[in-house]
Amino acid sequence: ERLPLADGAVVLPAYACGVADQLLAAIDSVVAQAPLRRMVTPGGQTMSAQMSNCGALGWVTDRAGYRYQATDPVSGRPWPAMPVAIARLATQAAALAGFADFFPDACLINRYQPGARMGLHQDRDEQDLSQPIVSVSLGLPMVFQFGGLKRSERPRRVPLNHGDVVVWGGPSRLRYHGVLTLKPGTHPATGDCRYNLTLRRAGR
Ligand code: MD3
Ligand code: FE
Repeated sequence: ERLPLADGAVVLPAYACGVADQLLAAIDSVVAQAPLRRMVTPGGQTMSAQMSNCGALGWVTDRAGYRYQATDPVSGRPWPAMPVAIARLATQAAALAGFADFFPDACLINRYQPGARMGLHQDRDEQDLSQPIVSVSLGLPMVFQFGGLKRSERPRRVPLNHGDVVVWGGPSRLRYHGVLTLKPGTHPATGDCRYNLTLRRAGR
């Protein structure tokens, strides 16, 4: 099933359910090497979601700014390789949404516990904005905010559940988006949290 949200934005409901256990095992192996941590924004706020990365590049933020870098600032080592199960799912989902030959080099892992959220923002730290972004939701359900190209545009609320995959590209690539505060609950796959994998082509 393919649900168009807007031009260039497509929801693939439950698309990742069949491989969710593989994805969660892959996440466990990544975070064993590059532990989840709360990063600090350039403005000095500690983010409420915990983050880690895998792939050639990882997204980081600190007082110096937002950027992609090849090494984990905590360990100084390269980020763990991107597990094949994650990369393959992203390439396949992007193709279904009309974006052929999407080969992500960065996978940001976001872990939300109850009370965590992400405010409205744009993703614009990547070099080639013609490349889409693929996001995979695992575990507890949450409400995604899907805005316009201006922050002032009131966002739509889109509920996302375990296994849902969303592809954002074309005219939707620079839309403002965010995540409402996660409500407490328990999910058989993840327990008390939600994971989001955000797959991007960050470099060239
Ligand atoms: C819409 N993460 O890490 S993924 C992020 O659920 C981020 O963790 C959220 O936003 C999360 O930057 C949302 C969905 C997403 C990602 C990129 C987008 C939606 C997007 C880019 C443009 C429009
Ligand atoms: Fe984002």
